[in-house]
Amino acid sequence: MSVVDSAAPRVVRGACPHDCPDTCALHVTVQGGRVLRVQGDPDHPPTHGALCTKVSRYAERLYHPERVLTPLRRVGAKGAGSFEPIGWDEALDTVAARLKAVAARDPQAVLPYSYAGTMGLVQGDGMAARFFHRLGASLLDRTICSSAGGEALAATYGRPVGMHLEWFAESRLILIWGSNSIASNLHFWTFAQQAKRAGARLVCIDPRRTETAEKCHQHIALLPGTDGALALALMHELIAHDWLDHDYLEKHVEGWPALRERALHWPAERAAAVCGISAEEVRALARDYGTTRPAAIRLNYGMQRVHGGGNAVRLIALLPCLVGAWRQRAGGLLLSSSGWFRPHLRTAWLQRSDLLAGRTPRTINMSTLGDDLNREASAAFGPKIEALVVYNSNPVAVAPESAKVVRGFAREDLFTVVLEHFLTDTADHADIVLPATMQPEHWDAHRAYGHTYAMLNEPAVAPAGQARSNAAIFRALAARMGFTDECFADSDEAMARAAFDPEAVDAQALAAQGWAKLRVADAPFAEGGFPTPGGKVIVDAPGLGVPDHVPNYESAQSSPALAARYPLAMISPPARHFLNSSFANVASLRAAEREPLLEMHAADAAARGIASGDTVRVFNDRGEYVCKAEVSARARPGVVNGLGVWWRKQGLAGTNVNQLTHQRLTDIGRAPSFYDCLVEVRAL
Ligand SMILES: Nc1nc2c(c(=O)[nH]1)N[C@H]1C(S)=C(S)[C@@H](COP(=O)(O)OP(=O)(O)OC[C@H]3O[C@@H](n4cnc5c(=O)[nH]c(N)nc54)[C@H](O)[C@@H]3O)O[C@H]1N2
Ligand SMILES: Nc1nc2c(c(=O)[nH]1)N[C@H]1C(S)=C(S)[C@@H](COP(=O)(O)OP(=O)(O)OC[C@H]3O[C@@H](n4cnc5c(=O)[nH]c(N)nc54)[C@H](O)[C@@H]3O)O[C@H]1N2
Ligand SMILES: [Mo]
Repeated sequence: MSVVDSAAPRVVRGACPHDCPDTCALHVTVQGGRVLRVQGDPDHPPTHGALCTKVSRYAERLYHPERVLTPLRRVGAKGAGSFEPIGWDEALDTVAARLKAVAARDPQAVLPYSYAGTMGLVQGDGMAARFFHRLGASLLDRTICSSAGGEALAATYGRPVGMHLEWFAESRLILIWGSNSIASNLHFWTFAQQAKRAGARLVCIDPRRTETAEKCHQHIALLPGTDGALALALMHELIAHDWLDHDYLEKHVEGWPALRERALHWPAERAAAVCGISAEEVRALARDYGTTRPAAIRLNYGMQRVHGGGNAVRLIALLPCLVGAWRQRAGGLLLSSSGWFRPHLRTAWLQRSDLLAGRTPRTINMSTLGDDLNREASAAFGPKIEALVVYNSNPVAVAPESAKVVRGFAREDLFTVVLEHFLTDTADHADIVLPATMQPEHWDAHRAYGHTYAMLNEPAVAPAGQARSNAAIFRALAARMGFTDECFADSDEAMARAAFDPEAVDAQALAAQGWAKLRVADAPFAEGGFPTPGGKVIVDAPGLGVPDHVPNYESAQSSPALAARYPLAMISPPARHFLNSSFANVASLRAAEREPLLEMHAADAAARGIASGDTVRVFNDRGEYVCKAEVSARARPGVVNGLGVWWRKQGLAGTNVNQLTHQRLTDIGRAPSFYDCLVEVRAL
């Protein structure tokens, strides 16, 4: 990598690497080898020159005094966070020697664990995937975020595809469903506001009265995990009033009669009782949706983190097909646009699964890490996990049922390597920490899941301290392991520049301006043509049947005995100034979030003698979390909101919300059901 250092400020084009639907185009201003500012590209339509608070302060994260700048070796107990600096040679030799020893017994005893700390195609699962495929390590099922919704969309539309972000500006009705857009999808919110100014009606469907819900015309505060029931009742009303596009249903939907039959069992009153809302709210929403064009749904992943999340997404994804909303470019639904990229990514080349050379390693679900780290070898499980290599993730903070995760990470016989920027809860448990570069210091290429532009990120400055890119680290480890395959010589830049299929993505535009729009029709499903085998939307999906409402694992209705002991439903959605657990250590952003809080409705707080500012114990059979209570109109009765994800070590008793969540998986996609969780709260 060559980074020109000059006296005059210059602007380098980048892409925001974080796990967010917006994937912004960045202008990084550099002078004298330092990043002065990070701004949004005014010409990139989704970014339109604006950045969120977090990323506009990127220099604060880049030049953070606690950044890890050298390789480290643990000198204290696991979890204590005591380390001493060591050189790269010693660090890489130590890691290679341990991985070789474990792999000599069984390479599947090595588990790579990663998620979307960076969404980059190179620093994510590019060189790392090549390394672990060549080694024959366990495969990781990446389920922690979106697989319930993603697989549900694929079962319905063929792939996770949806509307273009930009056309929401022309919608007349927007349902913002399970999304706090102002916090976590800010650039969508700009288009929604344009629509609002032009007279569109905005309805927010969310148990929490978020900053987004406050700014919509209507807020429907349903109970967590009841979205499928609401969708079925909306269908019931659409059928009863004949607000259906019969032509669209006939031509482009396979299996409508079976869905119609199911929906007829869901009158508004039944759904209202399940959802904890009024039947009139259901009817009014159906009337709006059945009679307004164009009508768009911005669905987000918040609503699929419950037992029935997959079925609920399938049902909601069918709504635009009932009313023919797809006929217009400002109608339809957007949960993810990632499926538009999939055929145009050179995944086989980037990740080289052919290096498995006929081996079929077992797959470990990242969402059950707590259980799996504590499992002994068995015929069903395979070898015990002996070595763990974590990059782009902070599982000790973000994975469900933390007590078990921590117990696993504390195992003395486990060898743990963590590639990180900071000493997170996870890095504290490492045997070896390796310092990784940040986005302004390395090459990468990015797809998006909330818009349809391919992106390129150029390094703006040299790596801080001794930091190396993830790809460079895995390249060096490959050499130490004796992997001589040519693909381990590919540079970060070469991989970034060749990540997309040049037929589909304009490589010149990408190189010149840092982004290029995919060629996707404005109204892609106006005439059907879904990416399913028959081109039609699928109701009765193979192996899944006709979608239905699936109740929560934990709720007053589905588990009354448990609810008698733990009567409050807890959701733990993202905090606006953090990104999952990233940024929780950036002083100005942490100040904006104040401290770990639990929002409670006044009635629930009064019943427990709790006032705002009281220290409370939030608990269930899995553990306890101590934080401050905030009596707040953001919480509905019966539901408490524990905004996440704070680092455990920032918590009053060294835990966070995931001490309370469980490892039971969603109906589709093997994902965690973080927001399907009963608790009780007591003042301390
Ligand atoms: N600032 C910020 N931005 C982020 C993130 C962050 O942590 N902070 N996280 C990023 C990530 S990883 C992702 S996956 C994306 C999307 O992440 P999402 O989790 O979709 O993010 P939000 O839209 O903030 O939150 C979802 C909303 O769903 C609501 N909700 C919870 N349970 C239910 C339910 O059962 N039904 C309904 N209808 N609503 C429910 C919550 O109250 C919340 O307001 O956002 C990304 N953007
Ligand atoms: N209770 C509860 N738990 C949740 C959620 C929730 O809503 N509630 N949300 C869930 C969701 S949607 C998600 S996506 C997961 C997110 O889980 P993770 O993907 O683990 O996300 P982060 O917590 O942001 O941790 C990412 C880490 O990667 C590091 N990182 C960033 N870039 C790089 C890089 O280039 N190289 C290396 N080596 N490291 C890098 C960052 O410093 C950070 O510590 O959490 C889930 N957990
Ligand atoms: Mo996520």
